[in-house]
Amino acid sequence: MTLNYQFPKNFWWGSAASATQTEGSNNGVKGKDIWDHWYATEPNRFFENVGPDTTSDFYNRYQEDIKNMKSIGHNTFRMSISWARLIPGGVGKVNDDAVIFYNNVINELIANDIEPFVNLFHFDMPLELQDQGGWENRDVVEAYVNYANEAFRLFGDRVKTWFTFNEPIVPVEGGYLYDFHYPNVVDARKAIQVGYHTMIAHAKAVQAYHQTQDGKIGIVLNLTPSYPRSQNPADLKASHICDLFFNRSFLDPAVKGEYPADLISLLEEYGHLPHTEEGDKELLKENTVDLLGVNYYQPRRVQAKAHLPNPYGPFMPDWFFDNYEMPGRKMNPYRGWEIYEKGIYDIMINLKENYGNIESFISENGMGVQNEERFLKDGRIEDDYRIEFIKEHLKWLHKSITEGCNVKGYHLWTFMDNWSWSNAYKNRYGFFSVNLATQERTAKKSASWFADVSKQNGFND
Ligand code: BGP
Repeated sequence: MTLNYQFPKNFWWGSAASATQTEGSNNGVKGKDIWDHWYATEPNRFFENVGPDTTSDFYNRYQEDIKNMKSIGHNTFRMSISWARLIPGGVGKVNDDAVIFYNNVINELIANDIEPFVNLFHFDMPLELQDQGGWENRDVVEAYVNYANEAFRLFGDRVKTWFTFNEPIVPVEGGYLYDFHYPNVVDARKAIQVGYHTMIAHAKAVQAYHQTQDGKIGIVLNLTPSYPRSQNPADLKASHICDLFFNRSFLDPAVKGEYPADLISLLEEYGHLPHTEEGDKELLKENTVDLLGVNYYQPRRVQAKAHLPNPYGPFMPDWFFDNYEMPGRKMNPYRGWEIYEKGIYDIMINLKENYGNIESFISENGMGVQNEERFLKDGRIEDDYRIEFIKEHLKWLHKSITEGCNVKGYHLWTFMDNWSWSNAYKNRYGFFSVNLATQERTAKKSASWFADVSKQNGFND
């Protein structure tokens, strides 16, 4: 029997999570990272004052969680390694306790026929390195490459799919432009340098991996297609610049090995090119990714600025465009983000047409819901809205595959409700809900729906 939406053989069905959001910072031996520090110094910046020490306790309950993953048909799962756990302080001796923990998790996944995808950096800079300037400081690049090499050496015999960074633009936006991550700096010059050093670190890790290992290595980018308000030249230009800053500043160097010429000339025009070193260009060019993870939540809608650019105030990407609230756009009423399912198709077509049809997969997509307990019925969360959300996105993903896009899988954000940076437990995304008092996990309705989809490798509609 063929289904209406039948996915290719060996399609990756799974979900993603990160170390800081699930392990529990007080569990086991772990150095401090910026989240521990920020929470200790400014707890009121976190939703309901809840910090990274209150998590779903994956550190102690990974066996049960992996069993649950298997029960809903996962064949792949993306986790991250905490740098500050593997190498407390960021440089120096590897922590044996962490090696045991990550070995156990990786082995448990494999024993359950779930292929581990491992990401190295998910917003969690070790505090000692942030104190030395974090990604502002080029020396941190070497520390990161050392960490990456240790991870490859320790786990590379079993882990064959690696990622260098998750959403590298987020620490740039949050930490250096819009004040929603530590170190809460607002300075575009520093932001650009931080983004640049991140990509140098990325390329060096790719290089090191290819020199020593035999699997694949990529990067996970949050791509937010930029749609202009109208086809008039000013709106088109605004949308193009927004795309340069928020998508192509990472996508182009990662996949094509070079920054877009338009971005370079714009930064040059405004005197904001980053400091570079000899050999950087070649490094980027020679070390492009094997595959790309795409996180897609929402699009950007953009219009021209009334006065362009604003000559007062310091340089910011926002000089060049305004956000546009398109009338009638579909919204997630429980989180506040726009839902535009076709965006997933537009991203994949763009990768096919302009990025050599690079192997890719949806590494995060999901629907955050506030106060999700309101949908509790007979002990289970009836999240039909999430089923609808996933299904509509999968339809567009399927269409892109039928048109030749090189898409290998779909991962939901996230496996079970988890702590999320300064939003803490505000928005719930999981297939499983978690009672934080008892740590009891309960499958939501979407979990059983997804189990059917992954077991049949598709669905009817
Ligand atoms: C992505 C991150 C995840 C997660 C998710 C949901 O950008 O990669 O780590 O945080 O967003 O975010 P939120 O809880 O803020 O809705």
